[in-house]
Amino acid sequence: MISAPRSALRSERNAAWLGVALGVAFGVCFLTGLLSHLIQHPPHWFTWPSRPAGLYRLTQGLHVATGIAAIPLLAVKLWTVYPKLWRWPPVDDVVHGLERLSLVPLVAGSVFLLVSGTQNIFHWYAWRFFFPVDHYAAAWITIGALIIHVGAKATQTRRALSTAGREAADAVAPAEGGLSRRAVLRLAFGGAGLLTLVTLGETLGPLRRVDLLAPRRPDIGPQGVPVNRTASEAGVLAASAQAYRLVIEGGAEGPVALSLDELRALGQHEATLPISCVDGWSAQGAWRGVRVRDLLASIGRSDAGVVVHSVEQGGIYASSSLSPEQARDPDTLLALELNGSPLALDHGYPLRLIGPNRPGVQQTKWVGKIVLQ
Ligand code: HEM
Ligand SMILES: Nc1nc2c(c(=O)[nH]1)N[C@H]1C(S)=C(S)[C@@H](COP(=O)(O)O)O[C@H]1N2
Ligand SMILES: [Mo]
Repeated sequence: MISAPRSALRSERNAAWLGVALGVAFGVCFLTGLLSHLIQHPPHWFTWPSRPAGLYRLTQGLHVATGIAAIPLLAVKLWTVYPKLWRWPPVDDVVHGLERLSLVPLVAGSVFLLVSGTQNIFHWYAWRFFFPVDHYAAAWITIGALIIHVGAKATQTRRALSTAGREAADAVAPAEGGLSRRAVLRLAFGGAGLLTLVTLGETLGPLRRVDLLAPRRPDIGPQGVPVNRTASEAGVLAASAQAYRLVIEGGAEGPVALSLDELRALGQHEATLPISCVDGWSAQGAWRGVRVRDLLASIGRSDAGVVVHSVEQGGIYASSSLSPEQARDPDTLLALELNGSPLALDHGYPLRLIGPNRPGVQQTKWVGKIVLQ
């Protein structure tokens, strides 16, 4: 069925272009989100390498940036196609009915993903659900519905994007004094570009001065690095440097407790590494401390994996794991210093984990114990 050309504002060709852009954006979000999930909850067949050092920074930065750019695209797309919701008769046949039914999870899921994702990066937990679990479930539902939708609209999209489709679309004159079809499209893509410009600076250094809407600026915070959760938010009190001990369990000769001076005596190494938060911001720091591999070698367990425990009690940040490969990376450190001075309490004083290519949640602060596997 060839439908009559619609109004210039609600053009089929615009719907097609916006659909293609949203398909790409949601595809990128799905793959990068899935990767982030695998890194944080690795099944037995999955290991995440410690190199390249900035890969997670790139994939998660892309996830959040693409998701934000999708907001105006989805808004204009829904506005463009919404009169079609009221078509009569509502369905032509059973297959068409099922395809229309799949619009419910598609629209609801898309809106939920963009809204919940945006709320999460602003730490605005307005609803009583655990964000990653519901965002993850919604991603599968939405992508499933999206695949059905793309399949159902493939022919129509191809036609609308062809030369003949462009000629048909341009034959529809805009209402007098109204926006043209191209102006609507420019508004959608211009909005996406503008939103990207004023948020991408949270991870892309050169844009930091125009980082007007993102929750973090990568150069603002103690020691020039932002803080995700402060010590007081985590319920952690300042440790006394004299009394502090790092407990190491799982060594051949039973548990060991090392003072800060004993840790320093193992040799200090400096590495320039980013904190790459799952929220999409990232910030580079010059970290100085003990190589985890030197610590392992000192107790004869060079081949071990490690679980790093914070003194923080409970919650999702209390511990993180290093595979043997990650633990052996020469830049995986238990850091004592950041940018030339001892760690600020909010950055994990007196000792924190920092390693290449790790999600921020796994850069455990206020480390009190490590357990060798
Ligand atoms: C404005 C848009 C979006 C923002 C700001 C956003 C933000 C986020 C954030 C911050 C996380 C990390 C959660 C965590 O580990 O704590 C995440 C995870 C994820 N996102 Fe999004 N997201 C958006 C849109 C989307 C879309 C459109 C999809 C899929 C089509 C998607 C799929 C996923 C998946 C699969 C995960 C992994 C969840 C897990 O670790 O269990 N996101 N997202
Ligand atoms: N113990 C503990 N470690 C933690 C956190 C925390 O809340 N508690 N936050 C994590 C998160 S989500 C990030 S992004 C980084 C941020 O480190 P920063 O606050 O020093 O920038 O620390 C990680 N390590
Ligand atoms: Mo984070």
